[in-house]
Amino acid sequence: MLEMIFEKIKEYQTIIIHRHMRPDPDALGSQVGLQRLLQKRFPEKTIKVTGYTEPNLAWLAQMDTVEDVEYQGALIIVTDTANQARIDDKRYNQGGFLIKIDHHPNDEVYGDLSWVDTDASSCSEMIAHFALEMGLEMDGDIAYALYAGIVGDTGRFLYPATSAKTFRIVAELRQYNFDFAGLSRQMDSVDDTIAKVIGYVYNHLEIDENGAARVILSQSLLKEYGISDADTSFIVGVPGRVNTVKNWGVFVEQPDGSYRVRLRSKFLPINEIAKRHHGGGHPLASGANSYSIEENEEIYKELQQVAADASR
Ligand SMILES: [Mn+2]
Repeated sequence: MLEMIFEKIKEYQTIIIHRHMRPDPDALGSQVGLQRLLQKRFPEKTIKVTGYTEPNLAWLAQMDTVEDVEYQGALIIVTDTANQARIDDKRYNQGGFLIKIDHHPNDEVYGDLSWVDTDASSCSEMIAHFALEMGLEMDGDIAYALYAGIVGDTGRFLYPATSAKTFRIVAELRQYNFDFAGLSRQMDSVDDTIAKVIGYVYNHLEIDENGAARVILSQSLLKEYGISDADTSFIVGVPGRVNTVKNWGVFVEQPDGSYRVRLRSKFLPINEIAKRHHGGGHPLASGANSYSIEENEEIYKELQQVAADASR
C-alpha cells in the first residue's frame, strides 16, 4: 500500500492535501508534515495544503491559496478524515485521483486508494511511518509538525492508542533539530480565558455513582467567558483528570440551539453512542450531535449505562 501511494505521488505534478474541518494538531500536523516531506523530496512539484486556517493553531500550520484550476489533473490526498462530509474544502473531488490516509475506524470508504490503520495513534504517526519506510528525508520543520500531531492525538502519550511503534517513531523525530521544549510547552498551555472555563468545568461537573460525568456549556456561558466552540477542544480532556470519572460528555450548545457533544471514555467504547446520535469517531473519543434537551438526557443515560457496565 505504501508503495502504491508513493507511485501515485511520483506520477502527479500537482498535489493538494486536505484534512478535516475544525482541525486539531493531528489533522494539521499530518497535512503540513506530508506537504513538507514531499516538497523536500520533489522540489519541482507543486504541493499545497488547503482548508480553513484555525487561528488557535496558526503556530502549527498556515494554509495555501489554491485556485480551482489547480485541481485539474491533480493528486488529492486527504489526511485524518474518516468521512467525506468532514473534509475541509469541498473541492477534494475535483482532482484526477483521490487518496485517503487515516487512522479512524473505516466506516466510510472513499477515494481511489485508501490507507487506513486503526492501530496508529494518529495520522501524523502514519505519515512519519510512511516517510521512514519510503526513505524520505526529514528535517526539524517536518519533525515538529508530525511530533505535534502525535502529541495532540495521544494526549501526550496518555491514551491507550500510544504503542511501542509510536515511541519508536517519536524517537526518530526527536533526533531532528526543532524547539522540542517550546513545542511541548505550547501544547500544554492554555490562555487565561480557557483556564477560567476549565475552572468552571471542574466546579460544575456532574458525576454519577459509577463514574459517568457530564458538563453543559451553554451559549450564554461561552459568551460570558468570550470563547468559541473551537476553543472547547482545549477542555474536552479535563473531566478525565478526575480519578472517579470513567466516561464523560461535554455538551456545547451551538448558536442554533443544538448541542455538539464531545464524548470520551477511559475504558469501554462510547462510539456506538456517538453513532446513534448523528456522530462517530474512535472507540474512546467520539463526537455526537444532539438536537434537544431530551436527546442530551438520552446521551447521558447511555453514558451512565456504559459506566455501570464497566463497574460490574
Ligand atoms: Mn487524528
